[in-house]
Amino acid sequence: MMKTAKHWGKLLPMAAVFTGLTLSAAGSLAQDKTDHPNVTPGELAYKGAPVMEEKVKRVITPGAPDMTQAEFDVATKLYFERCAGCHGVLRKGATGKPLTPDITQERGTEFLKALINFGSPAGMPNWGTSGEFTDEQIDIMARFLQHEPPEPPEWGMAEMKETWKVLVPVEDRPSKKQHKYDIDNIFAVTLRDSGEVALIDGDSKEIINIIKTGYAVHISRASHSGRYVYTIGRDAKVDMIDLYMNPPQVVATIKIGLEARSVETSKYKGYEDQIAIAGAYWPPQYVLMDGPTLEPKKIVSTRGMTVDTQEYHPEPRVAAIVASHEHPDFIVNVKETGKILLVDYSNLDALDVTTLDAARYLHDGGWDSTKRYFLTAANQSNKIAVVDSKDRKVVALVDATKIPHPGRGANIDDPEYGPVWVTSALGNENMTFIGTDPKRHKQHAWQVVRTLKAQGGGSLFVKTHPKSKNLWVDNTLHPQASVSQSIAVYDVDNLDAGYEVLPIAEWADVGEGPARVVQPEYNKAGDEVWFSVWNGKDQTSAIVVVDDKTRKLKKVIKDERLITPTGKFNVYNTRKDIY
Ligand code: DHE
Repeated sequence: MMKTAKHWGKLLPMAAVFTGLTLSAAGSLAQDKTDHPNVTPGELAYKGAPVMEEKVKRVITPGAPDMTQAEFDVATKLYFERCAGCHGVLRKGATGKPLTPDITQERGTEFLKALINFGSPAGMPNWGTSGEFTDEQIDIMARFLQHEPPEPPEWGMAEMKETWKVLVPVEDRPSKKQHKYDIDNIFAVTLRDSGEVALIDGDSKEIINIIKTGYAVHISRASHSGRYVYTIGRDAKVDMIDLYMNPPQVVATIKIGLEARSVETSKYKGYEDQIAIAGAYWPPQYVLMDGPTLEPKKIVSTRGMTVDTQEYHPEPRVAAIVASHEHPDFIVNVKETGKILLVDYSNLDALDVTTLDAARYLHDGGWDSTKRYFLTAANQSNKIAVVDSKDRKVVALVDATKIPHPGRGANIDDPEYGPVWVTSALGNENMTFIGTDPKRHKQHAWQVVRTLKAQGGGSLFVKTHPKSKNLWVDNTLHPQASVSQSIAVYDVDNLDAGYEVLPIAEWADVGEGPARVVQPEYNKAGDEVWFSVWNGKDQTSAIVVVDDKTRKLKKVIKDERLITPTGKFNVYNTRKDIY
């Protein structure tokens, strides 16, 4: 029998590994390559890459072709940059096919080289013919894939404690706010490629300050009181910002893994601001923390069996997390197993986790208008799972069309069908309307009551506000610039009339670059909508504020510090779950 050698590979510096994900890359892909049959360049960039900055474990596998350490390092880096977003870090398969050595060795080097070079109609990009990978890189990758996947390290309590810092102890924090700003109308804006968050005053549109955070913060969530904003970086760093301080600043920080996307805080009566949770992509786990200090209390792995085939999955990533208003529960989406966890945080020493069967691959979602039902996309199953947070069960799995992607979704009062929740889609132009009122509109509850056509596919987010009659939908990843740079808006009272298109990027006048328009977000009063005009790192980006009533431009916020703005989170709407 051949010997299996294991040792640690080289450190993979974050900046180097991350290049595949930048918008300028997505922008240039959009310009250069339109020949891939099933995946738009925007979508491809969106799949992203892990930002592993730690050592990976190299395994030389019997039966696999030889590789030097240098080749192995190159391949590991390329794999994390370009492949892991679809195939998974451990190559067990997610939206892409599994690539474990039992499969890849059977296919052999020449087959794999051809696949990487030309791609496949099933969605595998043509990395070679598109000019993305050189012949040498393709050869290295084809050999690399026949070895066991190198495994990034685990991240347990010791590692968390080592990175946990309380920068301002609770007793040294102010007891009331120290500045003139209305905390509830502050926007936490992700500055994706600079590893920062901008706090912008919604009233004056002035940048209050820019805060160093984890890398490429994915979302910000306000605590129940609104005093704290929690951010989560792709590098799994949680930063907790105290909005009472002048200027607001980070008071506690912790790294909960190597890769993450979600963070949330307790909202149930009696537990307000007390417990925080963050979910990781790697290692596949979530951690419950003390709300005011981020002290890690309990780490729970999500490894386990998949909902459908009931096979073991070693890498089920934690996607969206929301805090229940009905029970002391966090609702946790586990992507690859397709299961939704109700994590009861009332007793951390005897943690009670209820596991609900949904569908693969769970991603994002949001509340219906009553905040009883959580609707969430299982995006490769093309379904919306509906969780009744009060009775703690799944009440429906609603069929949607290709790759529903709601963000948190949008709640409107449909003139014909009553309260509905709306999602747009990545994979086609459909806006799907689902009835959400089982009491007064029973016949429509959890049914698709209406499907409208948006400008096209590549949509990421929809948004409205209870005080508004507008329903906004972006097309951030659409390959056509005129679509990705504009926004469509429907009149809720006259949905059949179609949409109006507003040229948001043109209004921003940012000069050259992809200038993709992303994520509508309302202000506290619900009379303004904010859009990010997301350009490359070295290009000008902006935030465009539109008057909701007139749909006219109100303000362009441009500042050289606003580098790659993406998500924007208004404190009031985020803490109250208004959308
Ligand atoms: Fe997101 C939400 C994961 C790419 C901007 N994104 C989410 C959530 C998850 C997720 C799990 C829900 C968090 C929650 O509610 O707790 N996003 C992922 C990915 O895995 C993916 C596809 C690839 C990656 O490597 O990250 C990805 N996301 C992107 C982007 O490229 C976007 C457009 C720009 C960026 O900043 O990275 C992006 N994601 C967002 C935003 C939200 C989000 C703005 C929150 C929307 C909201 O209104 O709630």
